[in-house]
Amino acid sequence: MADAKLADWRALAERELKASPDALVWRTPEGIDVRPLYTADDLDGADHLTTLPGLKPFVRGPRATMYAGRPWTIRQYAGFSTAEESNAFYRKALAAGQQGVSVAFDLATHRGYDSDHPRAVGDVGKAGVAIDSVEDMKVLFEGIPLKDISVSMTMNGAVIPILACFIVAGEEQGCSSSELSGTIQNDILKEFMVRNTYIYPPEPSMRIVADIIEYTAKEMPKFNSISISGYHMQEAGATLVQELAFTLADGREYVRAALKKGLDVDDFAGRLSFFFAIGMNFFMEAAKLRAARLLWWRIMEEFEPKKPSSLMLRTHCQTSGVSLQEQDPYNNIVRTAYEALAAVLGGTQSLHTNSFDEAIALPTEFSARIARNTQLILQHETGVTKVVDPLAGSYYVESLTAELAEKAWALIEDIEAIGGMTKAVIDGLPKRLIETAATRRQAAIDLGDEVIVGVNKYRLETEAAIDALEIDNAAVREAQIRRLEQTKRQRDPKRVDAALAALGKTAASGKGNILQAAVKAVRARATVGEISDTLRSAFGDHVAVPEVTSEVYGAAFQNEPEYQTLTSRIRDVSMSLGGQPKLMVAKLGQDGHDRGAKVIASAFGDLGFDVVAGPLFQTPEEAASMAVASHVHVIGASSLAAGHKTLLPQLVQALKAQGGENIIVVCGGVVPRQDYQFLMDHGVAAILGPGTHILDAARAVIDLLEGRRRNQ
Ligand code: MLC
Ligand code: 5AD
Repeated sequence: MADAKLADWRALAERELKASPDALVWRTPEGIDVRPLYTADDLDGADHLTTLPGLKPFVRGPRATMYAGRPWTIRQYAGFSTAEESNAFYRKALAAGQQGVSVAFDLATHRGYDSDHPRAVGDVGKAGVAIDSVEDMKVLFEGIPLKDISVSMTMNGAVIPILACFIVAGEEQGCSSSELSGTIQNDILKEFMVRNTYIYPPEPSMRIVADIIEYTAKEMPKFNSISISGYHMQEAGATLVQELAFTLADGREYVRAALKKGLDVDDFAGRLSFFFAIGMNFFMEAAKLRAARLLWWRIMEEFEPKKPSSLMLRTHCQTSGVSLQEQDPYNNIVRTAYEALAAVLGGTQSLHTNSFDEAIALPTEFSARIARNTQLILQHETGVTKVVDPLAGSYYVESLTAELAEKAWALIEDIEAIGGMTKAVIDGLPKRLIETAATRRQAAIDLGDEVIVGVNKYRLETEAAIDALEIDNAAVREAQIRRLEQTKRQRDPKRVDAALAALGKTAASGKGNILQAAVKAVRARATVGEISDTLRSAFGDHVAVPEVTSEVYGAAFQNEPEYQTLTSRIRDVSMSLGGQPKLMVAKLGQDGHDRGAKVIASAFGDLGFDVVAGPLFQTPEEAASMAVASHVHVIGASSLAAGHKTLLPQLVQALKAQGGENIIVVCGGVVPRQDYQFLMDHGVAAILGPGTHILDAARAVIDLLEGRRRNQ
């Protein structure tokens, strides 16, 4: 663009604004300065512009015809309660237009516990379906022909027994391993960073990943061995640059682990797949997928594969859970639709659209239908499938694609300098960066710099209640235990013991393939818990030490009068208590969603609380004894996996039993309003649901502390 013309535009813009157009620059959390105008000049750095879809470097899509040839797969993630109930849900969804299955397991299964394990009491069947053995897995897929329907399983911790159960369930349905199609998540590195359903330490966990890649490369040519996931990073608060960089760096690490097993890169690279979140920054999300394909091609070129498919990034996307709100929840339908469109314009291969009741509970049949129809309408009514990569050539989107790629590449190089992602994860750098970004974002929302309609602006006076799915956890657990006992009664114990012993030997010796040994154990009816325990004996448990960031929230708020009033109230409370008010942030049961807990710990620390960050996965008794021993005044339990009605009353009881009855219990997270009274009746002093401003939460806690002082 001629400079003279641009100068004309600037002059005109300045007249319109009565200020410099530079004032309109929007600095995104990625540190990208988005300007109000993009022109052909902004395409200078983008050397991918003349490339075509299906061809290197795949910016414009992994297939030549993309959705014009075949639309993306509508693959809704679901699972709850028992295998029977989830099976019925899948069958109905498939009949109503869903195209692939995606299994959500409960958190007990994720962490390798059978439903009868004492640590699993609050979580069985709650956030997903409970699977204890191949008998459950067979029920899960009854009437769903595994020869024809591709199945994604989101499993990372207990990935060995679950994939083995799937393989054996297929066999017993008459579908050989070579005919099974689908994807196993099998992405452990991001679990250590954000999702937290790990079991073993990083190094043996990496061996498990490599063994699965090896086994599937040999036995399951139609199966994607891994779904390298950035989704959970964005959910935990990562910027899009962090999401891109850490995900691709994880991918590179998995390729190296597989090569170390002696595999040829072309034997497995074509079956590596990816998974990204799609949040509300519409154009940047579409650009992110284009940049991801570009960077993956660049990374894979280094390994010199011969097949083009080894260079190609194929991905699933899910709309963002964290962008959805409890307040005015029908707004979430609109948010999800925009996010879905961004995923599609970015060229995703498969998509999950969230349900509008996300911030309240698992989807009901109604909310799941709307979510599925959001995609069906895109595919059938809007015409978006007719043209490949329709955003190509947009000055803005192309420039964003190049800038995201450049910024992510720099971060990928930083990870390389540390020695790759396994080392970076052990060192904790990515986790720290993500947690800092999460706290910064929360501060931006609480300050109102980032607007969320119906939450920090245009909030309704009164909210109408909506139906929420409720699962009778005790009944599910009983049903699971019955089938578990029956399976154990009917099997040959000698055969089980021998298979588990062989599995243990394979794990401990470092020789042979762990999945292959586990398939034999599953055929003998060894359970998910037994197989996980056998591997636990060989590998040990991973125990994370919680770290809390500081001075991010406080720095953003320090000049706000409201913040200053609170800090001075906390100083007064400290005087009367004879020391800072002490808060323990607790995570109970197998729920590892800790973004909220971390942000609270960080912000309350800045406000002047003495914060004890409880470790993940505590039983209520363990949390109570830690609270009593640490002399805390308040426990803030964060519950995002629906275990609150079981675990919170148990916590209150345990505190009483251990002499901690004066400790105030408050609860935050995903708690449906219809459960508030139940929790209050069971000794919870306050419930701080989704969308609560952190300063309001702090005020509520201080009120409670002052009230308690007055009453004593
Ligand atoms: C596609 N195909 C075409 C085509 N487009 N053929 C001709 N012309 C075209 N235009 C072919 C493909 O090559 C492929 O065949 C087949 O059609 C299917 O297409 P696909 O693109 O491979 O789609 P799909 O099978 O759906 O696989 C998508 C995927 C996969 C590669 C991304 O990994 C996947 O399904 N992932 C889903 C992961 C998931 O659901 N995760 C949920 C996480 S929830 P062929 O023969 O080449 O295979 C979560 C939340 C939590 O994690 O935390 O709990
Ligand atoms: N069923 C349906 N969706 C689920 N999600 C998580 N568990 C389930 C389930 N059992 C979705 C939510 C969540 C994201 C990680 O996946 O949208 O935010």
